[in-house]
Amino acid sequence: MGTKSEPPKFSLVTKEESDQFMTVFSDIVKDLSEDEEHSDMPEVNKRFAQILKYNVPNGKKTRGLQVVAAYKLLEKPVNLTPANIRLANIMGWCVELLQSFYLVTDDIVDRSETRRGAPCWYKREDVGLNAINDAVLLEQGIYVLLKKYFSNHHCYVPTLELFHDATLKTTMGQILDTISSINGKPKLELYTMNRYNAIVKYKAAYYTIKLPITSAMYMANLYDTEMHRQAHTIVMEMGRFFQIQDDFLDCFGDPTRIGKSGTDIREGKCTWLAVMALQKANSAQKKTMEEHYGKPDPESVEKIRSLYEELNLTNAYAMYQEESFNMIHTQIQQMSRGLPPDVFLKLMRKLYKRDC
Ligand code: DMA
Ligand code: MG
Ligand code: MG
Ligand code: MG
Repeated sequence: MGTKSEPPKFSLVTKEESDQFMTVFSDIVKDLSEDEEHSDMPEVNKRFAQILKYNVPNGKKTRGLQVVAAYKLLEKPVNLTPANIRLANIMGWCVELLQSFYLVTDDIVDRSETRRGAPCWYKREDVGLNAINDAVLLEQGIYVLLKKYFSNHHCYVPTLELFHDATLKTTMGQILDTISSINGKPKLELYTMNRYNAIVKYKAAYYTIKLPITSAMYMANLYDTEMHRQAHTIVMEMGRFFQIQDDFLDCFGDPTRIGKSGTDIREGKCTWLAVMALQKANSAQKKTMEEHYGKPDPESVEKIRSLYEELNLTNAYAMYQEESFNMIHTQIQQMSRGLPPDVFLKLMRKLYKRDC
């Protein structure tokens, strides 16, 4: 039963395609945890399977499914064979593996409690800080799969470079995200829109939007520099759009929908909400930010949430979302190098007004 406020539902792929994606995941777990080369470590293999099943397949899978959806739009129909579509599914899981690697480590540094409706991996009694090593294993799974399935494909080397570049950029972005605070105390004078833009460009846009689309382009034999330049402008803007939504939902989303309980306020993060609040605040409101932002007690968190409401940030967010959607839409229409607009438009429709 829908209510008026329910966001429009839009799927990147059909139910069958989504089922196929999950079937391929089972094969990937076998590939990684039943590798002959490591058959002398049965306990490690068992744990690898457990790490994969807990951390990889239970999210929305937007990034992974975007690889499949984009590949199908980009590839010549004659090449859209079951074998190639399966390869696109595997590439999609490689992107999801990178995502899971970042989520496992991100939850440690952000001191989060829950992820995808379950305790964060590091929060489990049988895991703790072993999660760091487990995250490295998730990351390395990417390269096992790329070697196994793509080493004879024209896209192998460009794709390796693409994954390495996205990883470098994201890791640097994660550093920029965390050094905004010193010993847990946020340095609010650093919280400008410029800094925010740099954080989200690096920590989110590359691996969330650029990686799925570019890997699909490479698979479809699209290497034209100008085409990639045009795509770059759009994916960076889409990445910012995505992360602003993530920041908004951290504070105002329904935890049962987003599967995580927000930590941005108590961790004193440089979020879109914090930057906007500082821009709009009068001196008393700035003082509230100074006193309560980045403090763990629930009263402080509530004070900040109320301040955001007082400053009409929910409204500002709705306006930003609308304007940014329209701007990105226009940019997509203006591409001239033959990239099908639907590669971007479908993802924009999926993201627009998302509540999880
Ligand atoms: C997202 O940052 C970036 C990465 C690399 C995970 P975040 O901490 O806002 O993500 P989330 O809200 O999912 O914890
Ligand atoms: Mg986080
Ligand atoms: Mg984080
Ligand atoms: Mg977040």
